[in-house]
Amino acid sequence: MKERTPVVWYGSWAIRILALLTSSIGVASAASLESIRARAPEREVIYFMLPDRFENGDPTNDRGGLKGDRLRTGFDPTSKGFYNGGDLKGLISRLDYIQGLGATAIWLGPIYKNKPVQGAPGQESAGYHGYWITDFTTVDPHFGTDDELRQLIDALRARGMKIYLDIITNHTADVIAYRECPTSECPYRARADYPYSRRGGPAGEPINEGFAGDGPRHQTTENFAKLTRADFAYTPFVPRGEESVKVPGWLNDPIWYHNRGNTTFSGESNDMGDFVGLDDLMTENPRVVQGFIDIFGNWIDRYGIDGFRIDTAKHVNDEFWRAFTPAMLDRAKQRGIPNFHIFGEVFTDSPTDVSLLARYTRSAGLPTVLDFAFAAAVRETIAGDASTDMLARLFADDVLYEGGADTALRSPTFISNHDFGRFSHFIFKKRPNVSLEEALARVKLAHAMLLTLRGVPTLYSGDEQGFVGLGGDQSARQPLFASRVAEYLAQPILGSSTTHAQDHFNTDHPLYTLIARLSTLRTAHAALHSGRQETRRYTEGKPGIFAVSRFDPVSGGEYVIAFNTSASPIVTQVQVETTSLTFDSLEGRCESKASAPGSLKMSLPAFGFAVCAARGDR
Ligand SMILES: [Ca+2]
Ligand SMILES: [Ca+2]
Ligand SMILES: [Ca+2]
Repeated sequence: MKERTPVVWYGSWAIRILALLTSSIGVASAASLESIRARAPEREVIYFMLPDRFENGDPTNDRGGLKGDRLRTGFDPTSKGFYNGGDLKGLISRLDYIQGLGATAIWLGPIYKNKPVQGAPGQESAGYHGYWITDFTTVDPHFGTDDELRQLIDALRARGMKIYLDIITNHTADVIAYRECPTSECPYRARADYPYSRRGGPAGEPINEGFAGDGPRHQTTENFAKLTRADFAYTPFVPRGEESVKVPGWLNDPIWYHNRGNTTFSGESNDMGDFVGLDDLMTENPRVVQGFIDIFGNWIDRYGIDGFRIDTAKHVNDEFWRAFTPAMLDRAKQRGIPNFHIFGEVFTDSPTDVSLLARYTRSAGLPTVLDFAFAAAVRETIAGDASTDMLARLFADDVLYEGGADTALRSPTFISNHDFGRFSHFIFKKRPNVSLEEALARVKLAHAMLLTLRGVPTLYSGDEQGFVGLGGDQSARQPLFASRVAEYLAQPILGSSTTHAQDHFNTDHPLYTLIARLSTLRTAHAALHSGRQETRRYTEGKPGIFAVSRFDPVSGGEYVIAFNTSASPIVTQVQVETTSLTFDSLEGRCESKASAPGSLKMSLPAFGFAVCAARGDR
């Protein structure tokens, strides 16, 4: 196990001297906390994990303090859809491993108390992923205690690392049911067909007199005071025994929910439908907005965390975000956190649909969103055969974001995630006959793009150990500790002859060492985390070269970064600044001199990449 010297966060001599002069450890760590918080979001490398699937440090909490079989406790280490045993104590014990990867921040999957098990009989699964919250104010006992979260944060601070919490305001667990469909799915009932003013359709009994609807112009306390009946579309009720399961207590009343049945993921149901039964909150109501400002503001106050990843941001109305986001940034500022980071989940699998992502930075005012278009473009160009002009188009569209390229610089990029699957899985899906060696080369190239191009690299736990998986969701959530899930045990692992029967905290794995090297390079060079990026060369019609220059934000020094997405070597010229005449190789092979002012020869092996820094200007 390697221990890396935390040069970056102790980089200021002033802080180091202050630490030496101060006999009290408390004051010294306060100084370094300030230096952690002074870092802009684009300087981080994020490591994302679901706590249930990382490390099991305490077998006594595996059942979350509950008794009975897996349908009561949610625990079944042989099933990919149940709690497998990971927890905060395990995470604390593996921080060397995460920091050794060069990560400077963790995005912790949701840690709030969940409904342990839900789903129709025979289709049950557990809240191991954390997205089925009942109590928004406390840590789920399967993961540990509030005190252990505090210990985790203290341990991260001691290493100079940040923590981002995963939050949800779109829905709670599935508790509310509808009388009309007790055993079946409840289809979406639109506002036109089931207006708020009548019970069960236009011909029904008049209700909610004077309520003007949920539109942006009507989102006032006075108007929503007239919404007193929740049975306009369905007849919602809370099943016996669950009347007070939600915390804070106001969440138990169906009046705060949309109650219109399941979303079809289009039209108005995108915002107002239940996600497969998950109780969809009426986020248009100012009471609900204030409720969530209080809930998540309290997590900032209590723990002084560094940011939020917002789940299902795409399914909440713009006005909610326009109130919630500034309130969270203000709360953080008051708590002494000037660089609080907020990134929303707006799902798309299209590499060219930057307009959708950008819309949420404009109409909803989200500071940044997860860069799903980047993930799709890297998938199409490296797992698939798309030409690299797709990447040029992606970055050209950065101007669409509110704040333009600066917003793109702070937006988390990724190539794998827990919902749609791991990058390596897409290689095998698109290339069923690919060799393991070529698959590994392609995964390395994708990580090289992730760690050197604009945006905040977000690593998905297990990628660094060569995990593959059979698809998205449960099939992409293999634990790093030894698994007993048959599907996982049958899977190949890239770059290793091991199986999921053993744990995977191998700091010598070829992907771990590559990521560690590139993360360290990125953190050490301002151009690679904070520098403007300019596309220099791409290939049309087939795989080939993609090259950019990035520039040191202070000196203007140029860094040329080039990738070869093709299976053949490439020798080509790349345009550079006319003042960039001599180069150092930081990664891969670089010519030491420009061929002529304004042109650098690049030689890249199949699936190769290089980072070349112009000398003198740096
Ligand atoms: Ca455990
Ligand atoms: Ca919603
Ligand atoms: Ca429900």
